[in-house]
Amino acid sequence: MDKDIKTEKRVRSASAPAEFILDWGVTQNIESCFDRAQRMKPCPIGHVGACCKMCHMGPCRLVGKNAEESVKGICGASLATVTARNIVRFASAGTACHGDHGRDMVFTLLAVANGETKDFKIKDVRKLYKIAGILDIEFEGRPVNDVAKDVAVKLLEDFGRQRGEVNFIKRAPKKTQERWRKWGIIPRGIDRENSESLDRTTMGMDADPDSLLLQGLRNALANGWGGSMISTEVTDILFGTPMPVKAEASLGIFKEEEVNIVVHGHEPSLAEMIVDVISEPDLMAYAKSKGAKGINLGGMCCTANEVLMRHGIPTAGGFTNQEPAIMTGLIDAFTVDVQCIMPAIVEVAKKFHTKIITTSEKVKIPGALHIQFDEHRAKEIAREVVKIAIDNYSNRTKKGSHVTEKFPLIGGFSHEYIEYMQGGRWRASFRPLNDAIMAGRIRGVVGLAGCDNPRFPSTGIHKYLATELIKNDVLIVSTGCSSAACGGSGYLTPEMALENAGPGLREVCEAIGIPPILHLGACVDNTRILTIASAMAAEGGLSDEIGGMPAVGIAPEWITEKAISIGFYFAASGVPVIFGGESPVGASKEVTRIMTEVWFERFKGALHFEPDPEKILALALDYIDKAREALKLKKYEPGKFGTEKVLMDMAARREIEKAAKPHIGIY
Ligand code: NFS
Repeated sequence: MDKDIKTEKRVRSASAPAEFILDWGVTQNIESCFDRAQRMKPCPIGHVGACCKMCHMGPCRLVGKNAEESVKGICGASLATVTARNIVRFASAGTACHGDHGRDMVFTLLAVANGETKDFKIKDVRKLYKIAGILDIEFEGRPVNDVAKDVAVKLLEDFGRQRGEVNFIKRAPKKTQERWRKWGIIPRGIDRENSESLDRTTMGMDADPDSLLLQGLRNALANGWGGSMISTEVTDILFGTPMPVKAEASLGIFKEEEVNIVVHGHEPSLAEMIVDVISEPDLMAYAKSKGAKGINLGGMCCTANEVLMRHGIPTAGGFTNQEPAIMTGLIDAFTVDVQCIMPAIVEVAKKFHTKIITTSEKVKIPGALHIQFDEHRAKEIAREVVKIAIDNYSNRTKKGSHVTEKFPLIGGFSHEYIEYMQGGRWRASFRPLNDAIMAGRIRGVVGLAGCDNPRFPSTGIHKYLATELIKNDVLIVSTGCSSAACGGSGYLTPEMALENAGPGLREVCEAIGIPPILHLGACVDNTRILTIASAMAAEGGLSDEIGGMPAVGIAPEWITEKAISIGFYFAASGVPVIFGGESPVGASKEVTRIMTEVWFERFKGALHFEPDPEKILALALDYIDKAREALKLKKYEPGKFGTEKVLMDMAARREIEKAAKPHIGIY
């Protein structure tokens, strides 16, 4: 460990429990990503997109005076070409991650439909029928498994299709689709777009930055309206569509007297099985026989979001909490599946008794125990993992740094529930939300998303933006590690609205009984924002396409290629997006211009990079206000609302429900 790390006091995390533990880690010489971030400064050339390493004549560094005009790579590639190629590869890799995740979920659905796995079943038949309907698959009067098989097979076609269009493209508003058709960016197949992006960005291929970036958008749409959307819908079918649920967030969720297991990663299949088996009497008795009072499950990153949304399993936090979680010394098994797994956790775990268990053939880490997940014997594997954790409980010897502070939260806001909460079973719609925006009660909507980053006081920018936006009557929908950041700060509660929201937003939240920040799920569940925006466009009164809505996406602490893919698909879908930190395309004014001005002209979306949190806020509010103006909506003035339909409160909704006999589910 560097000397300066031990002596220098600096804020690593904006989360008090994480900071407390990290401070303790420093005294014990336990290194974390925060220390490595301090030591490893980003390469100033690659950081802004000016390094081309697509062939072995280079890497070429396109730097110097007037680099944009006068410096070329050995092949003659301009700075704009190189920068565009680099960012397109980011978007493509991100699409590959979410695509593979979606594919695995579909394979599980197919295994269930074929009767090959007894441990999974279709929990939400209604959602299956909804998706079957969208895919033009007949479902009435047919056995559920037959419908599920047809749905799985049709969704699998989205990955390997060579010509045509990804299935869910048709869910977008007509006008949004027309823009995509005009600019030739409708994705054909998920794998095809990934393959073409790799092809087009190699040395000697596409050199036109605009053309490259259009392919980047097409590739990213294959994520938003393809891989990620498939993942969200199939996960709902298999494990249930989320509804509001109480949970807790913080590194303080671990229990000293119980066996603690963490599920970390993104694909929830194994985690769901662990949720199922931890309450089995045999395993409980086994834990007690080893001196533990029970078995405690906690989540991390997006696997946490998946099991929190459906079961209220507490979250230990987002990306930067994985090392401090182990430093508590309380974790007996730390199980990981795919994505956002720092290999560093193995090193931290060596200082404690914690067992790191990798479970996907796609993610193996030297020094970790590997137990291959197999959906055909899912529960058996889940039991094996839990047993390892129980056996390891008595090995807890070295004390870590404990915290006990935790925050309650409400999560579980799916598209279906948001629709339901605005009118109950009989009048479910997006009308009240549209009306509240039209009247200026709600100024606009922000999707607050993405990672937490060790290069800033981690989670701090999420917290700043969350409080400022709701103060400005902006309703927030959050996903991914942003939800963990908000949850771990106590922001995902209805009380947050009472105490901190502007007067209009507060009134809406009070009437419906919701927090001002709605936890929509994992990062793949950003697609819930796409379908919600499409439903709002169809509802009328605002924009008739996704573009032009008073809505903005923000990923203030983004890290991953997945985040870039998400930023690209939101921009293409018509949402202006603002990312924090230095721009990865900052080297090229031309690429920056295309991604902001040109994309806005064509799609009403954009992707900005802005390191200053105050400027992120100002830019977001400016986009929202300009969209309101263009839609000729009432000018937003705090505390002054126009007239609109009265929002239904809980009592009114119950009255309606009492009067009629329900014959359908709740959404
Ligand atoms: Ni999203 Fe989820 Fe978190 Fe970032 Fe990683 S966990 S998919 S990529 S770090 S938000």
